[in-house]
Amino acid sequence: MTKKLCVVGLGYIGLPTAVMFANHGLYVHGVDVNEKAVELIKNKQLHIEENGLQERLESAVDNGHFTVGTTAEEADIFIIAVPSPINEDKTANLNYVREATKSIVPYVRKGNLVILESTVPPRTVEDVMLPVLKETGLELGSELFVSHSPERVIPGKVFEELVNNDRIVGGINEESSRLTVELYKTFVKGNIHVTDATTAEMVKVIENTYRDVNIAFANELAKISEKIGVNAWEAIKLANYHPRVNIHLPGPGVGGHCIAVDPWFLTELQPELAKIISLSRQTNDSMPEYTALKTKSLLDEKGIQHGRVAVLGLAFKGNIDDMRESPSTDVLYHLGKLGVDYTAFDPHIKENKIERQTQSLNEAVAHADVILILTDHNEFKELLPSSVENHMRTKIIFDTKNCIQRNQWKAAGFDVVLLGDSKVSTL
Ligand code: SAJ
Repeated sequence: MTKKLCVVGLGYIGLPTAVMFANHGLYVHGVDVNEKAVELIKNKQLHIEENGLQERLESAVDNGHFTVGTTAEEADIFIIAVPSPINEDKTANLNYVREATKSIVPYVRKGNLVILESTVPPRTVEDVMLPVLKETGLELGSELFVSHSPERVIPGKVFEELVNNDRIVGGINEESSRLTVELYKTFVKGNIHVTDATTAEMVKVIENTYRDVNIAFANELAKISEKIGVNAWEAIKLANYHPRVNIHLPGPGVGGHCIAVDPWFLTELQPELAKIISLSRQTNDSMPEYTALKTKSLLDEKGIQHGRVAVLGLAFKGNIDDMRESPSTDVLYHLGKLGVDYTAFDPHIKENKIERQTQSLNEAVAHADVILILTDHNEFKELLPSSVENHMRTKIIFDTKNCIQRNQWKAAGFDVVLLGDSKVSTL
């Protein structure tokens, strides 16, 4: 009997997941509170960008396996893939998860399975979802099955990673895990590792927390290197030749809605114990101001009054168009606070989302004293000095991603400054 799936939350994770199952024989009903998104999807149009999503959406709708609406429907299996952001005070905001769980209660029947895919603090299934699902009157673990299976795909490679990544499945009991493994075997070729729900929640959070702590270590090395006559990038590269060393890279800060978010779930749970985790978040969040101060000091060193900075890169990482939680926004804030004049440019952000942003590189570098590289887009890796030098007033380039061809810029008469390199340390 063909299974029916109800996917609640049609964003970066939910929509690709829904169409993937629909194109693998299941009947899928997608639900989202965003009526505009629902209308677009009904008409086989997209409200998010992802390689390969358009054609997969079209085939899912055309083969009659995918419907969408703003309310849930009865199904065999429910997947919840809604946002789990943090509040201003860095506490977890689980309202979306709670409301999505409540929204399916009227449609849940005996024998159903509910899977949470959202990245959440450990114990969310136990302490937030189960109390709501008890309202179905069904016996949890025998009449209603519940599990967590976190998504770890990377934007831009979602469909490839949905199939090939290993998956973690954590049920509230063994039968819940078994039923969940059975579902994902529909298309997952990676290994499926089974554990309990709380451990599965913990696994996803520590994957991202590991990266955040590692990046904070790299950022700390960058600051130390500037003081002791070392190029941190060179030192890290050489250290990583050790078979058991994998130090990440420095940068102007950590962006995105994952690495910069998930560690806070642990510091909230156990603030007294999550010391390295908390300090790492503070270190990474100190990098935008550090970058702005260093930029200002480059101007001061040259005695440049009322200097102008061409800020290149607004996306939170290279070659994507996502500005969510981007460190660049914080760098601009601190430059403004320091009274530094700037113009921002990012070829991947195709509409002006902030003031003093331009769609023209020439306009950004016009009369500029410093080019500040914040994101390692390919366009900046390939940027030639000749394309900008005649527009600039002073020839300084400050690269926070170690992505430009340094010798080319030096040969063109630029002062080349690299975050984490003492050669021209100024702080
Ligand atoms: N960054 C550094 N130095 C580094 C690596 C990254 O400063 O060495 C910065 C980036 O510039 C960016 C931020 O960190 O601003 C995050 O970039 P990322 O590529 O590490 O993370 P995401 O958010 O794009 O994706 C991560 C991935 N998780 C892991 O690598 C463990 C992805 O697999 C997850 O699916 C995603 O989080 C998620 O959804 O949780």
